[in-house]
Amino acid sequence: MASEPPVIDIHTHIYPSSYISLLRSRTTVPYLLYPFEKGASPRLIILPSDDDSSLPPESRGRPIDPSYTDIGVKLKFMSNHHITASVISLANPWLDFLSPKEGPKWARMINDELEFTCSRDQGKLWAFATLPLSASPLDIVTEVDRLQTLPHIRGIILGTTGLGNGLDDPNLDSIWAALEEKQLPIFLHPHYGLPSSLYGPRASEYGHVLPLSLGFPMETTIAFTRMWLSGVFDRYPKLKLLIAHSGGTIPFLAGRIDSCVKHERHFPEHSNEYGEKSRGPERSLDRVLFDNIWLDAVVYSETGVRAAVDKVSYKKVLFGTDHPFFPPLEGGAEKWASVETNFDAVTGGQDNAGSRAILGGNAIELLGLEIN
Ligand code: 5CU
Repeated sequence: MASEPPVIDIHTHIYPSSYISLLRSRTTVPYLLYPFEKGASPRLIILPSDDDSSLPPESRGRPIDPSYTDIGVKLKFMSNHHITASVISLANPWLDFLSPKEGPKWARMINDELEFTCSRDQGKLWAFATLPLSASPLDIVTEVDRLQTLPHIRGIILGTTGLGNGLDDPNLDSIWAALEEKQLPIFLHPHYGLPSSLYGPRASEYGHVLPLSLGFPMETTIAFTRMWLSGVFDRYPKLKLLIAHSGGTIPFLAGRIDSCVKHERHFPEHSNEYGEKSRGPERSLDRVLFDNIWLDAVVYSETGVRAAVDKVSYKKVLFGTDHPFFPPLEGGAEKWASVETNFDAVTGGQDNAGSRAILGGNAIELLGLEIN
């Protein structure tokens, strides 16, 4: 019997034990809240909207159970969903909130823990490392260099705020240069969403729906667009950027972004790579999407996967689950509807070759995974 093609999950998070001890020691966001009720799970308070003291503790944030922290639970989840290998990453908000002095120490500890975890399940687990973004660029580059000694680390996860001023900050240049030189893919992931005033006074009635479904994708779209507009991909043309949630809204809005640039007098006219008159960055948005951008397939619809494929090609879209987020609300179900929706969105809208590539082949190629 022919063996099943590999399924690789590149969007799957964990809070390693070192990070949990850090959250436990804190009382401001991000932190763990312990409700008074006996036996109740601690609550994970990571989004600014989670810290609403007008709500009772058991309604704030979300309950955190072993699926967030225990690699054994993730391995069981993988087996239930026929996932061959996973590329795990620290979940948000990473180390963004630490002092410049504390960041490097925690980054080393967490990256070492990720490496150790992956090394115990050879061929099944790989990881995106985390960077101490509150530290100096020199300290950050030092950690990027050190990652070469951790064989299961195949890229880094990055939030949208960079050193505090966003991803168009020129102070990030030495970090882009180091990541480009090492050919370490960057997994760009949102956390901060949009200003909560946009969600209105009734936002808490809707739980996490507005920040997660709309805030996250817009945050990602803006972060990438700022990188492109500021010429990051002109200066670092070999940078590899894997963008979460199928690029937020990038596939849908790319035409509008491009058209706004072409009609913006602020940008001087120049000849682009095709010898045509253009404005804005040297390398066009389409060229950057085609050369530098990979998108995950965590978009929960065939339409979304097709848009991603249309913009970056089927060879650069990668399956993910977002585990442990979006579990079934009734405990105990072995199969998660969120995962099956993403799986069906790939297989339902792509031919056989496209599905195989998206489900596993593209991750193996981009991240150089050696699968058992
Ligand atoms: O949708 C997601 O990716 C997430 C995530 O990563 N973290 C989170 O807090 N909620 C949803």
